[in-house]
Amino acid sequence: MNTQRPDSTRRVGRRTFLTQGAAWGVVLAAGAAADRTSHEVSPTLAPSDSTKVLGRSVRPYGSRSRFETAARGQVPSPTGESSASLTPLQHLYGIITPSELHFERHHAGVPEIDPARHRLLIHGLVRRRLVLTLAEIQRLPSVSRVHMIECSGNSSTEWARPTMPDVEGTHGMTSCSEWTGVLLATILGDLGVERGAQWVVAEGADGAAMTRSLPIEKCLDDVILAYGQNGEALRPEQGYPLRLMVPGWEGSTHVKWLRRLKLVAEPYQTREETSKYTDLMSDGTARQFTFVMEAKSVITYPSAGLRLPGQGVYEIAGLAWSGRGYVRRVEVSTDGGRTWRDARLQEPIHRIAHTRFRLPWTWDGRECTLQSRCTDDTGYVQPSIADLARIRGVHSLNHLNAIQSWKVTAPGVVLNVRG
Ligand SMILES: Nc1nc2c(c(=O)[nH]1)N[C@H]1C(S)=C(S)[C@@H](COP(=O)(O)O)O[C@H]1N2
Ligand SMILES: [Mo]
Repeated sequence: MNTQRPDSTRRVGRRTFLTQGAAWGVVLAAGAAADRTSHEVSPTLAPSDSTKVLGRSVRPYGSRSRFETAARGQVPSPTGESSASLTPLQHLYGIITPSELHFERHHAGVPEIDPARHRLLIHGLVRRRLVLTLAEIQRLPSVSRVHMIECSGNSSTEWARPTMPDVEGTHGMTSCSEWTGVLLATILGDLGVERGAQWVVAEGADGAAMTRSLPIEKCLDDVILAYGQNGEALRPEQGYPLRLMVPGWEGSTHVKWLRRLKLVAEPYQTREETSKYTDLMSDGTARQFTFVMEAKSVITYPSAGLRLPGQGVYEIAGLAWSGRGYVRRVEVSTDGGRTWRDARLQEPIHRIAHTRFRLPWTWDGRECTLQSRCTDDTGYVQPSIADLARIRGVHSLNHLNAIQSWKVTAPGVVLNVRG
């Protein structure tokens, strides 16, 4: 066990190593981790002895084992066209979200776009307007970077009271991929940005023609015109053949199926930046252009909806991220916030990306409340829901980044509770 999981024993003394080794041995003997797996398939589907049967041959495009059934949860919607689905964070390992399980948010469904006919128009306050084909974009110097995307509506059901039965429901609108594409700065630098160009209006080629205005400074910094996701072309759901990746900013700014960028003097005040994606405060005013997704974390195991098979040793694991930079620290409490311990962060830690944290834990079988708290490299500490609500009220909908509490009950059932 220890040799398979070097990261859980690294940098600890020999004594701790031996103690932990012995403790984990109990888990192995009991075979008690069965509850974590996502499948319930009859063993009769597979040969009882795989060494006695010739295995199947190669296939040109892979797929997962038929015993694996983790799937995106659907968010109920009155019209199928304005739809969303959730990443099942409770079933994922590491930091990369498989492309098949990346959460989705579409305002007018997933359009089908022929990459050979797709064009990107860049115009407005630039010295030279430009129409680019995908092939032309792919000839330019490129970058590959690991970044998360979080919808600003992630956790929005949890403002007034805990509602969702699992972590997919409370936090499933965040996903993390390796994105490949061209820095927008590379293209804009070449075209020549005219004085007075303060904003860039980005427009998608879907039925919603989703449109957002972005400050020029961000576009000249780290925004990527992405055509690759986890080593292959973007998935249609993620904006094939071209999307904006706007590191750390709310999901709605990452315009998918991107067809137009216009450099302008003022933001366009589109529907998505006036009626939608604003934050209603308790005095009745609304905050606008709240782009950054602040530091946030959540324990994915154990989390609500799962059941611990009995007292003993477990590894608490979860994800942390910050739209402002690197995750520096994640603390875990197993006593409802009275005491905190530092979790181990999985390396390498990427900027503006899911960061996996882990902490060994012995459950004594009694009721307790688990929480995680993230600090980013600006020094910002993830707030409690009470502290957040004091400033924001509880009618904001968007941008809830508070500490999540999971209650482990004596029978081992885990519940979504208020800490
Ligand atoms: N063209 C277009 N871009 C879009 C959207 C859309 O409906 N149309 N949805 C936005 C929203 S609200 C979010 S949260 C992200 C979701 O990206 P994903 O579906 O790849 O997870 O895409 C954004 N980009
Ligand atoms: Mo979103």
